[in-house]
Amino acid sequence: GNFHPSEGGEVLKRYNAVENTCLEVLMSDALRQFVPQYYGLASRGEDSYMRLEDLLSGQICPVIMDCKMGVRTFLEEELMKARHNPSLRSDMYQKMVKVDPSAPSEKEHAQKAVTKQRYMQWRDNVSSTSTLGFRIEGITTENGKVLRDFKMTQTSAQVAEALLSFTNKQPSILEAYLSRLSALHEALKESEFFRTHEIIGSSLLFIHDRTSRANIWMIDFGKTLPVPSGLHLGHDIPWTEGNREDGYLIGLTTLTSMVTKALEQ
Ligand code: 4IP
Ligand code: MN
Repeated sequence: GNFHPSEGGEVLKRYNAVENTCLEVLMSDALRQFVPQYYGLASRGEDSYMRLEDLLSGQICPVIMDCKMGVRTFLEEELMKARHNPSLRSDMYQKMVKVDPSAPSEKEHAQKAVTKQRYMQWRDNVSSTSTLGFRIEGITTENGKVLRDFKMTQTSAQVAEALLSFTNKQPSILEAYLSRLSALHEALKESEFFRTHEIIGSSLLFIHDRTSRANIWMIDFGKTLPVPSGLHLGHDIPWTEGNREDGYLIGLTTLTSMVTKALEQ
């Protein structure tokens, strides 16, 4: 996998140049308090790892939700690749059929494969990514069970229901999340990193435990790329090919209003 066992409040995540560069920049950005501490590199055998703060350290039976942010989860360069040098993925065809046997076209069924672009776009469209600007990827319940069956969780009613069960409707937890979301919103306004990066495939990790402690972290920067200098992203406008917009703030705004609504129930 992507992680190597570690101790002392750290996790080791497999080295990725794009993510590593982001983490270095983030350590001196306005977003620093929303990102796990980055302690530099380590090697184990042949492999390089990034040393990161263990966000679960000290938590008692933590409950965790991973929300992948943005209105798309693929890079624009995947689109180019799909056009000029389409490589067929049978593993992605299999994943697609497992969720919805009727999703592939006749041609795709015949070749038992789809392009990565096709798969990623389909995932975005059948989940809440395209419409709400984020999707739930997984929830770990307090007994450690990992729920991953959210691929077709698409409508705001479905997402809201998952949010309610994740928080068990506990007002103190919902309030803590709400204040962390609004602090994140403020920090994003100040962040040079946010102005200058297209954030694709990154998640907000929600973690709470028995105590009413609840926190939200930005994680996964393997597809977060600097935009050409002079181009400043709004993060709140629709994506059209070439504008590099990720819709990060569309998702954050939806999430915030859903947590607000959950609190009013
Ligand atoms: C996965 O699909 C995720 O989209 C991964 O994105 C992506 O990795 C995988 O592409 C793709 O198979 P499921 O979540 O439906 O399984 P992320 O890393 O953001 O989770 P990339 O490489 O795009 O980062 P492949 O090409 O790694 O299989
Ligand atoms: Mn992720």
